[in-house]
Amino acid sequence: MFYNEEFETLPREAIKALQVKRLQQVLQRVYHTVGYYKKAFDAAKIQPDEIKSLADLHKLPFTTRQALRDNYPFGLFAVPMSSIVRLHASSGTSGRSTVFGYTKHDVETWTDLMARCLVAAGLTKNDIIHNAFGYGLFTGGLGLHYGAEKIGASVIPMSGGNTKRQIMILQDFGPTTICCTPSYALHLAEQAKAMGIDVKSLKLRVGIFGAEPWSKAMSDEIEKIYGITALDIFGLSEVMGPGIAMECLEGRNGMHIFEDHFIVETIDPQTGKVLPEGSEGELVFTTLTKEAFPLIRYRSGDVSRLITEPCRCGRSHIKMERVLRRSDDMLIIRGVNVFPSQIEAILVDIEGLESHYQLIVDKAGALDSLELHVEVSEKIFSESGGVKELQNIEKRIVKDMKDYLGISPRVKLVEPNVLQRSGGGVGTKVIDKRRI
Ligand code: DLL
Repeated sequence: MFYNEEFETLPREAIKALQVKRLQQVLQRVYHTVGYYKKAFDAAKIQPDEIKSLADLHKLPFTTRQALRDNYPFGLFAVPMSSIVRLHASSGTSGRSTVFGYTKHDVETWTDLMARCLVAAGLTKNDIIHNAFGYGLFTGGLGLHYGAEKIGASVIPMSGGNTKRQIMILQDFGPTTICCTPSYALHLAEQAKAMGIDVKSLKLRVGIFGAEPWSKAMSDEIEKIYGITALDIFGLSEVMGPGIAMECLEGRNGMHIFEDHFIVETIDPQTGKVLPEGSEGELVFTTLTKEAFPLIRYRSGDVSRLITEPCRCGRSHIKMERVLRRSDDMLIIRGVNVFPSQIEAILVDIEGLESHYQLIVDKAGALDSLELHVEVSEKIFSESGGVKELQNIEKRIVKDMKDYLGISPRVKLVEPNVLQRSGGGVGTKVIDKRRI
């Protein structure tokens, strides 16, 4: 089943021709409307009209998270604010978020791509979709929601949290589909079991899971526990949100990247060199149709591999394997993207702390758990009244982490020089014990 058969099954040559045409248009547009791109292209001594084929793409400079940060909040927008109808945001690398804007047309494009994803999962207007992706600045909730309405399905805008209520609604409303992070799906099943409910007895047929890394083994486990088909959906807010790539029901090996809207390249994260299709490397995306926030050669930080073999579903678009790992130090904790530098930015502002900390990420049941060990200054430890002071610092860290990052760690304050320092690299600051 297709949502837009013509574009989803375009012959490869036609896709490439369309990509070149759209690429040339978007390059002209960003060069003339976004100061950052004009500067970046001029510095690289490349002009938009010199890009004549896809093979020329590598001549253009990469866009990185740093560029997003330097142009915070709206500096990379290619349209005036009066044309923006929606803003989303996700965490940046330091204290500030990264902001994404959408024109009316962008929302329509995104909605169409999400509709493609849902149809690729075998859904129709007869389905009831329980959408437990978070609604709000995060793109998951609204992205899925618009796509679900577009295909005429009935959508339950559940959002995250309220697990017991979710279970009640899953029982009473009888949704055929669930959308959420894979770890939340396992958590829901655990909680349901504790309430004496077997999730196999629900009407669910399909699950659409993403927003965090998960393995084939985890997918098999979800399928077994729920008795459903578990499909992978990929996206990042910078490039659009969910709906950049989707696993189809027929193929079951990787996610189709919608190449009429995005060009994907694989690069060596160390050298930036473009790798042959099929090599493992960092995915780099160029948006072809976005109006408000076009991105040229955006380094996603996600390491995967492209699959070029034709898919039995009939879609001609290239596929990506499951995300294997990150090429940077970004962590995804309960679906929230977190950089160690953001934690540092919070700790630096709190008096009485040393700059050394250790973050221990683990699983508590199906969900991620987080422990933060921070060294406190000698003075606070030795002062009278220090205990009260320590309690205040602990409370402040917990509050600031919740307020700024949306995560709640257990905090342990330790004496100076207790935490391991070997080389001071990030590896010693973050211990990720999760096995996915
Ligand atoms: O997570 C968008 C999304 C929402 C995707 C709902 C799928 C479903 P961000 O918050 O910007 O956007 O986080 C993007 O999450 O760079 C990946 O590292 C990771 N990620 C997203 N989907 C997957 C997936 C949304 N299917 C970052 N598998 C990306 C593994 C994923 N990692």
